[in-house]
Amino acid sequence: MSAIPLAAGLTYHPEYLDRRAQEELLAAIRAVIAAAPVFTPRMPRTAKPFSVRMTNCGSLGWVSDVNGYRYQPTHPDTGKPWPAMPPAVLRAWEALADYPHPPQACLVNLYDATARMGLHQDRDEEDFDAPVVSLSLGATGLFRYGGTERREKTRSVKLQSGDALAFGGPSRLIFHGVDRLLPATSNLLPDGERINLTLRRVTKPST
Ligand code: MD3
Ligand code: FE
Repeated sequence: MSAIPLAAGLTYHPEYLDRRAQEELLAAIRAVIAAAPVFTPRMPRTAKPFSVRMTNCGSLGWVSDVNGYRYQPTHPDTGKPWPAMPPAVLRAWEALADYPHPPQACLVNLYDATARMGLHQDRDEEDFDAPVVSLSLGATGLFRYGGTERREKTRSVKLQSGDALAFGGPSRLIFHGVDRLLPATSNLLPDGERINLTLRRVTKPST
């Protein structure tokens, strides 16, 4: 398994999951969705809906509504605790994070063929020492990343089904987003859809 450094603290793992491992992970995510239905997050203040739908597993989940972005222990619609992180998700963290504490949040992003995610930083966590690990399933996503200031130049990488990325150290606060999906790039999911998982620490470890 080759690991390609793209920037300081940013490592790309193409084909990290083979087809069988992608199918296993997808089955686990389908079970997460059965317990924690996907919801449509909304922008703070404006309440404009995201084009990406979401759910979570783990002890904390990321949500966004008119009141703001935050992590919370329960689903915004059902009020139930998020389902546990599946073993296949925990294994990816152990292999890729190089961090001595388990992940607390796994955000599941669901893209339909027209969904996108604008350039942003992930800074709703207390712990920026821990990396963020991303796993992609389904259609290829055109992922864009830059530097820690919005004005810095950006590069793109095509994230294919089974690819993983780890963002740590100097790359933990870079701007990033998904410009679009590439049609007819995977038969793992129906209708040209894509699923991205992001695994995160939220709170600072107590020890
Ligand atoms: C760089 N998701 O959920 S994954 C997000 O494909 C998010 O769904 C995108 O950005 C997606 O916040 C991109 C790659 C990624 C995830 C988290 C990061 C890159 C990151 C955190 C810090 C820096
Ligand atoms: Fe992000």
